[in-house]
Order: sequence, then C-alpha cells, then structure tokens
Amino acid sequence: MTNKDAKRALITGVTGQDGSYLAELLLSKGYEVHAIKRRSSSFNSGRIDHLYEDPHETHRRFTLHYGDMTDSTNLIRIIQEVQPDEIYNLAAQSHVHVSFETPEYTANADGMGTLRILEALRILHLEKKTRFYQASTSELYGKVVETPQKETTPFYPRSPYGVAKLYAFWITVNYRESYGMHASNGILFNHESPRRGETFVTRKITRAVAAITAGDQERLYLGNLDAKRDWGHARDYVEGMWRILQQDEPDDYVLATGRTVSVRDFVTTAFKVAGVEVEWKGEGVDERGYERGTNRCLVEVDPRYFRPTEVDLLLGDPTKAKEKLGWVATTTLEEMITEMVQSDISEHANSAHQRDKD
Ligand code: NDP
Ligand code: GDR
Repeated sequence: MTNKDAKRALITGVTGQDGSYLAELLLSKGYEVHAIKRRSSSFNSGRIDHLYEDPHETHRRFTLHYGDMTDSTNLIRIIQEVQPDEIYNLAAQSHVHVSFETPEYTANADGMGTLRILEALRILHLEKKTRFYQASTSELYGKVVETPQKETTPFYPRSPYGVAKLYAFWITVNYRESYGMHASNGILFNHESPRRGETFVTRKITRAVAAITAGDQERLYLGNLDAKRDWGHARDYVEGMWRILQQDEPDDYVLATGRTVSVRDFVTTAFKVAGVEVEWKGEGVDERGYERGTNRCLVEVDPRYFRPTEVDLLLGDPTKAKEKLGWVATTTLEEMITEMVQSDISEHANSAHQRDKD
C-alpha cells in the first residue's frame, strides 16, 4: 500500500548518474518518486531499470513521465499532475567539452530549462508548497580566482556549459528572493561512480584500464593531464542534495571533498588498482605513460580532447555543508577508483563473454 502521507518528489535527469542514485535514496526514505525521462530511439534507462515498477500496479512508488527540459508545456503538465513536495532539477547537457559544440542547445536545456520549472511552479501556484533543488556546479568557478572555492568565491565560468549553469544558479536565487520560494543551489564538485557516463574522464580511464589489462585495447588517449579536480562519490553527493531540501531555510551550499588530484594521478592510481605500474616520460603534450619496466605505451595525449578554454584547478571548501547540513564526503578517492576499476573489469569480462557466445 502507498502511504498517503509519503512525500512526493519529482526528479529531472533520472536516467543519469545522479538521478539514479537519488531515486534509490528517496525510495529508501519512503518517498513517492516521479521522474522525467526523455524519449530516445534506444533504451536509455539502464541505470534505473532495477527500480522499474509495472505501470499497471496501482500502488507503485516509482513513476516515469516522458518529458524534456526544452518543452514548457510538458513540464507544466507533469508538475500539475504530480503536485510534488520537492523537485530535484538534475537534467542537463552535462558534458563540458560537448557544450562548445552545442552551445545553444546547452543554454536552452541547462539555463532556460531551469527557468521553465521555476516559472511552472509560479504558474501553478506551487511556489509556497514545492521545494526546489538546482544542480549547480563547481564549473561556475572556472578560472581560478581563489582556492579553496567556497560559497562566497566569485564565479568565472569557462565554457558554454558553465555560462548556462550560471544563469540557472542566479535565476534560482532570484526566484527565491522574488517569490519567497524554497529554492536552493547545490554547488557540487565533480562526483563519479561506476555509473558515470563513459565519456567523462574518470570513467574513460577506468574502462580503458579494464580493456587494456584484458589485452583488448592498446592505448588510452587523453587530453589535459594536468587538470586538477576535487573528485567525490556520487552516492555521497545525492545525500547532500536531499539534506539541502530538508533545511528550514533555502540556501546555497558547496559539496566537495576538500582534496584535489590531477588527471595524471588518477590514471596512475587506476592502473595500480589493476596491478599495473605507470611510469611517466616526456614533457607537455608529448607526455606518455609507459608500463614500468617495459616499452609498452599505455597513455598518450591527443589534442582533440583539449578544450578551447580549460578549468585548471578545482578544490572545494565544504565547511558550510559540514556545519549546517552535517554532510561530509565519506568515500575516499582511492576507494572510489577501486570500485570503478573493479566494476569495469567485471563489465568488460561479461561483455567479452557475451561476444564469445554471439
Ligand atoms: P548525466 O549526464 O549523467 O545525466 C544528465 C541527465 O539529464 C540524463 O538523465 C539526461 O537524459 C538528462 N537530460 C539531458 N538533456 C535533457 C533534456 N533536454 N530534457 C530532459 N532530460 C535531459 O549527469 P550527472 O548525473 O552526472 O549530473 C546531474 C546534474 O548535476 C547535471 O545537471 C549536471 O550538470 C550537474 N552536475 C554534475 C556533476 C558531476 O560531477 N556529476 C557536478 C556538478 C553538477 P539521457 O539519459 O536521456 O541523456
Ligand atoms: P568536467 O569533467 O569537465 O570537470 O565536468 P570531465 O571528466 O569531462 O573532465 C575533467 C578534466 O579532465 C580533462 N580531460 C579529459 N576530459 C574528458 N572528458 N576526456 C578526456 O579524454 C580528457 N583528458 C583530459 C578535462 O580537460 C577536464 O579538465 C564534470 C561534469 O560532470 C559537469 O557536468 C560537472 O558540472 C563538473 O564535472 C563539475
């Protein structure tokens, strides 16, 4: 039986990494979860298939709605139907490099999409009922102005994605101040997991480690090895999102680990988990990583992965989240890399096994 008093949440971007962990978390807390997924020509629900409930089931607690951040009519209709207590706006074209290729679409989905939801709440007179969480990002800091970056650090985005998210950040603040909405930003630093999209650098690395150590891939091609990121685990970060919406007052919070590591060091650690020592030779763009004691080149820089403007260093200060939300990142970087490499090794072995059978 569903509980009539259960809180009702609406998640956009549920088919993504964070959406899947957040849906699990809210269901475990007894919420009735509604979520928006886009129509796709192939299945895009792999991360949430385990949560699926038959639509013929009358008391289901997890319901999917077709929708898109670029379609106001659809967002208004879904919000009207669901009447959510909480909305978590996670949907976005979230790839920074891709945003340079699709800047207008990124602005529409990530920037205007946020406005569409906030305005839908106003149109539907839900501005006093529904709490709103906006998935803001450390990409807002962009060019280094101060480190560690905290809530008071000035923004200087360095990509169409960052600029679109800047609009989303400020329109969330503006609706909070204009209409007294419980609307908050989580300024989240990079967070990863075995469910991370395959083209983000961490997952690209851990998948390559699995394929290279299995003898199915020769080399890993990467862009800027010197970029430094404050990497945490997505499972920890969705807990922070939820805590932000449980506060009496809406506010903006940095969620981060407080530790930064270069892409190069991430590569070294990931190969180490698989028992391979990487030795770095050369300088600058010619830099390559070799398997120690051999001539086997494992990593090579390919300038096609460079960005027109780069974010060199992200390091967050999560003090406010710790003090006000009681939130800290609990998974260490080494634990997370180990989980990701092990997961990709078994995924690779399973797909190889499947290929053998086909
Ligand atoms: P993903 O890229 O894994 O997921 C993005 C989700 O948004 C997917 O469900 C995707 O659908 C959906 N989506 C994209 N465009 C649209 C659209 N036009 N209409 C409806 N849905 C759409 O991102 P993450 O889970 O990693 O991140 C979640 C949010 O947090 C994003 O907004 C991201 O920008 C932000 N963020 C992420 C950080 C991170 O390190 N992961 C850090 C800080 C912020 P589909 O599956 O069909 O593509
Ligand atoms: P980021 O993540 O841009 O920080 O955005 P990504 O993993 O794409 O890049 C991190 C850093 O690695 C460098 N890099 C490469 N990146 C990719 N994707 N592929 C490569 O081959 C490669 N080689 C080096 C990048 O130049 C960059 O410096 C992520 C996204 O989840 C955003 O949505 C989110 O807002 C921010 O994190 C916080």
